[in-house]
Amino acid sequence: YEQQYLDLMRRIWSDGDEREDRTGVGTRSIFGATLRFDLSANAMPLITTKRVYWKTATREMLWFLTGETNIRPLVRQGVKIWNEWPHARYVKETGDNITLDDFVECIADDAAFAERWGDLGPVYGKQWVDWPTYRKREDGLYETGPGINQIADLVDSLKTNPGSRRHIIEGWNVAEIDEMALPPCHKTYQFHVAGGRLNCCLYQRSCDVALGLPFNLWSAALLTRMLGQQVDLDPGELVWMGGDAHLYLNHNDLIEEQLSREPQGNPTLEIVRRPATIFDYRIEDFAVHDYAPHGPIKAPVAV
Ligand code: THF
Repeated sequence: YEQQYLDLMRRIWSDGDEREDRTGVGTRSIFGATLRFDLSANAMPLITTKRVYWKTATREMLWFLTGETNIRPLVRQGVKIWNEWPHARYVKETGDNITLDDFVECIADDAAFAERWGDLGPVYGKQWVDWPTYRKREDGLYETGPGINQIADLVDSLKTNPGSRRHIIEGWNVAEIDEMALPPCHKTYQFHVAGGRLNCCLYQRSCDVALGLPFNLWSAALLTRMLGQQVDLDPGELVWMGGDAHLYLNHNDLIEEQLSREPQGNPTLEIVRRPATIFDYRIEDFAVHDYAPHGPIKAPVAV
């Protein structure tokens, strides 16, 4: 299964269109790509040609499900993957040239500082469990309504109407894109029930194939497994579709090294407990077996 990932990487590196991107780092990019992974027998699309920190990705998923958009809870668990964006905003808006490490320490130690500077705006968590609504009043003005919990509604629709073609989680709230630190990359998840199995299709508009995609694949499969457990469906297939799939030019060393390695083993995920609802999972509930990856490969994230 992992060959698909490596093939995508190889294809982008050799055929991708080289261009300047939003971050100024430069990428090679192709448009439109599909990967498919069989999740049956608890198999996971966990990349083995470098070590992937699946617990970090899992903590991020659990954080999304709380509806939280402030990085503080992540920081306090040692998860660093969202730190660059609030730091960049802080430096830009205050002119204070504090280092990333010092900034993160302030977020961890000072609740008021975190409140002011740690928020990413209405990103994934907010849209997933509290998508804002509004309605028009008699006088023509609009008032806000109760938020929509897409995740709770999805669990409900999987249970009560499995054959539905509307099992969707959407992150792309057009009206709020401007307020987000970063518009959602993994923007749409659709689920599908067939033969007692739960399938997932993730559409990702923009994909950092070297750093982000191993996380995104793990997370989509994880969410599928959690949902499947909640609604008594076995894991089916994960279909990943990418729009702009790119490699950053400064990931050159990572790419060369990773493409020289052979995949090893077939990791699986065991969920050791059955939590009462989709919102009650904890990091201790997840155990990965048969994961003996090659060593980690460090690379900078483009902000
Ligand atoms: N922006 C860019 N340029 N790339 C991304 O992958 C990305 N994301 C999220 C939002 N914007 C993005 C953030 N997710 C890492 C992993 C995921 C991220 C951001 C960074 C990362 O640095 N991973 C390293 C270290 C992991 C660790 O320290 O725990 C790795 O080696 O995997 C993709 O959705």
